[in-house]
Amino acid sequence: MEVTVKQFVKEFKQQFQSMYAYSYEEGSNEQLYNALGLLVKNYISSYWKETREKYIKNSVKQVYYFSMEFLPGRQLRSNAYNLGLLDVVKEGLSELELSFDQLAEAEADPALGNGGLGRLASCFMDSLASLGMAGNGNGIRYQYGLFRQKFVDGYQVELPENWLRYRNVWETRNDKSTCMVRFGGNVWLEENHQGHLVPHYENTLNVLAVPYDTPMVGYRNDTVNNLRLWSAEIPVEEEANYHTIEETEPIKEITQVLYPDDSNYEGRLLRLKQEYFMVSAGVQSIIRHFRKYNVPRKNIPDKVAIHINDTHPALVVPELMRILIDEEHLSWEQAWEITFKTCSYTNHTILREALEKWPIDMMKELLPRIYMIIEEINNRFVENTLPLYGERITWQTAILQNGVVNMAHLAVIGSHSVNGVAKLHTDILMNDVLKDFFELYPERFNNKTNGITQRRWVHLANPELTKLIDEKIGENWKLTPSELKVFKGFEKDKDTLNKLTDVKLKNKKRLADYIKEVKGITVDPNALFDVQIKRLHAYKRQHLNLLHILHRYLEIKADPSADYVPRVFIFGAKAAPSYHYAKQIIKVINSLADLVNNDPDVGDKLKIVFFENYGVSLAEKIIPAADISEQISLASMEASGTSNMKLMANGALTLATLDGANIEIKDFVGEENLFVFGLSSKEVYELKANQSYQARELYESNPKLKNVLDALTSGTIPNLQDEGYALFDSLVNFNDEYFVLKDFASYVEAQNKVDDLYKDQNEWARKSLLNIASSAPFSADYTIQRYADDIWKVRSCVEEDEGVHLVDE
Ligand code: OAK
Repeated sequence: MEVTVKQFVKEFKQQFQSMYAYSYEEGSNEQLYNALGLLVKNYISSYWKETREKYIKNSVKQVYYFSMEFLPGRQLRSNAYNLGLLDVVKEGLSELELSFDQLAEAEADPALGNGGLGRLASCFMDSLASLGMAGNGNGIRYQYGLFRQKFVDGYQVELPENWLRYRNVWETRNDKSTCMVRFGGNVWLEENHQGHLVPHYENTLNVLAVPYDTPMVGYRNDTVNNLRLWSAEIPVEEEANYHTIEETEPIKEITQVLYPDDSNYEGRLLRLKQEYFMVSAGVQSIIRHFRKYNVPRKNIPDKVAIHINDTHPALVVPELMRILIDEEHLSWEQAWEITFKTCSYTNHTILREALEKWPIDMMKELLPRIYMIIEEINNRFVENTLPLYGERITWQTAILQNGVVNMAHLAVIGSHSVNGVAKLHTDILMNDVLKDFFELYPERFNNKTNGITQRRWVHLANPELTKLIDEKIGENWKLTPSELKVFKGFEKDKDTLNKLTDVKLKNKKRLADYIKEVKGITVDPNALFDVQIKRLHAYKRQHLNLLHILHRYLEIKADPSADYVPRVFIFGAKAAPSYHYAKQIIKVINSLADLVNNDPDVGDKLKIVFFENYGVSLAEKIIPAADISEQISLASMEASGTSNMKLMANGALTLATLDGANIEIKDFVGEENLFVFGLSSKEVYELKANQSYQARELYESNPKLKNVLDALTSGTIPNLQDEGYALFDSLVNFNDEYFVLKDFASYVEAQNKVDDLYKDQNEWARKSLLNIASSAPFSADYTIQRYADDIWKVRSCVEEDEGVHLVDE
């Protein structure tokens, strides 16, 4: 968009004055940020309106991405950038002697998700808009986001994340589009005078769903899509029925707080309420659109695609059936045809403990009409499947099993497409986790490897690298990511490699300053920065990283002249509050950090930095400064991973097991340009099947490993209670569920290779460049294009010469 610096300066001053009734010179950082944010939102608003009108006028097919989590990150910089206004804004502010970077820090980072799944949803929103596709997000406006993590004595402590304490300039409360969501009560069916069976309800809890809309700005293509987050309120006409604050609690609590569980299912009633609340409000508002524009209901699948992001929104299936049957008076068969063609589902984990199963009694009581419909879907499924496939498959795949509603089964049965998020993960779904369904419906299964938006994770997070790439290959790669491969041509160019090393060093200096500021630890920017940033989970094996660091420490102590490349081990990870073992790992890493960072024998050879409160904004600071990307999950367990993609795109070399998308990273960049170690997924499956694994044997037969494990319990690490013993026990006495000890030797060997390569800075830079140049296939733009072509059947609504265009991959 076209705005001159002069115009911006004038409008910014006016905006500030109209909001605060004094001059911007007297404003606090928060006030200045608010004024700037609202001004940028004003610039956005006309495109937002025009985009909506264009979709309606052309009656284009729209995608609705239903997700319980979104992690958009701060939006000021990215919105200004995508609008093409960032430079103007920066220049204008500096004329006013204000710093954009400083203002931008005042924005709250909405932590409305746990990790990978929520961040993926937000990368997808960015790509949908940037590709000019009609994509809407549908989720919950949690009043409190994921807890704020603090360390006290090295232990994780959780504090509430009140991200809405100050105003949120990006959202618009949309009172015109509220919906009513019903819970509980009694329901029965009666025939009306047209002969339709219609439900009657009594004693229901009625909750008003109020939408808050946030613009999702496309990259330089005038497209602005909508992210709609729902908030629960008491219906105005029922206010008089509530006499005390306590009586209003059951309603207000529905959207109060995000469940802090990543890949873990907790069958709590409030969570089921949240899921249905979001689903019902979202589906109602879609159908209202059809009523308003009088679209024949049979055309719904041609005009709408509803995507189910993991099973959390799987109630979309019975809710859409309910509305089509009870309110639109379609027959079961008509409604089913529409529902099934409209819905698609992505699975994001194979962890058994993450697969949602709701007790039937709970579902029946909270959602009586929805339960009736689920029961009918199940009965019809069983009726059709039994004669064709027999007892075993039918009962293995049924929705209702042993007193529970199996949500993955509901999602698969109610969707025309089921996908995993990396090739290996999809294979595991087809051959193991959902193998019976693969026999029933092979045509539904497909893979969609995850992706990331380069705009946030490279262009904005790493402006120096972006400038270097622009300088060498021009700017086309920003609109056509595949052009990035042209950068490969510079792998032998000394000037480019030196500049690349300089860029990394600058980023590391910046991070070193930040580490000093927030952690008080001095680190050498020339040391190798080794990064593991992701949720804390045993399968992700932060404790394998820990054992290696401890091993290094013991070696350095034994021989202080040992030839180790100086390293800074950087962690960022939150543990679910109830996940005791994960919290014990955090404590041990923090205590080891205290030991190592203060040992004069160690000096700069080894430093450990565990950042508090890892999230999108912190990731943006860490990733551009990383040399090594730790992707060390037990093969087969990590569905895809996405930090692996972000780190690679910023020139980190990957140290990886052959798990999730690491395999595809290896295939694109070439095995010689990353460090692979550990068991393959096939070997993991075999070891599990033949039950031959004896962790204690490894402990007893490998003296180095024994030394390390013994150090967990010998008092070497200060200030531990029983955490060292807990780790030791899980690894040695309880047979090491995630094969940490089995992979230890090959991990250490790979780490030594990392050191050797780092000594040759030129060769390191060359491999780093090849990683950057091979990262384009992991652009979420391509991922979204594949969802659009294969699953949603939607197309771009912008002219071919506008915005992002994906010529090839
Ligand atoms: C969270 C809650 C329940 C189920 C899955 C998750 C989740 O975040 N899974 C993660 O999704 C990412 C996006 O697809 C993947 O990259 C991660 O591998 C996966 O763990």
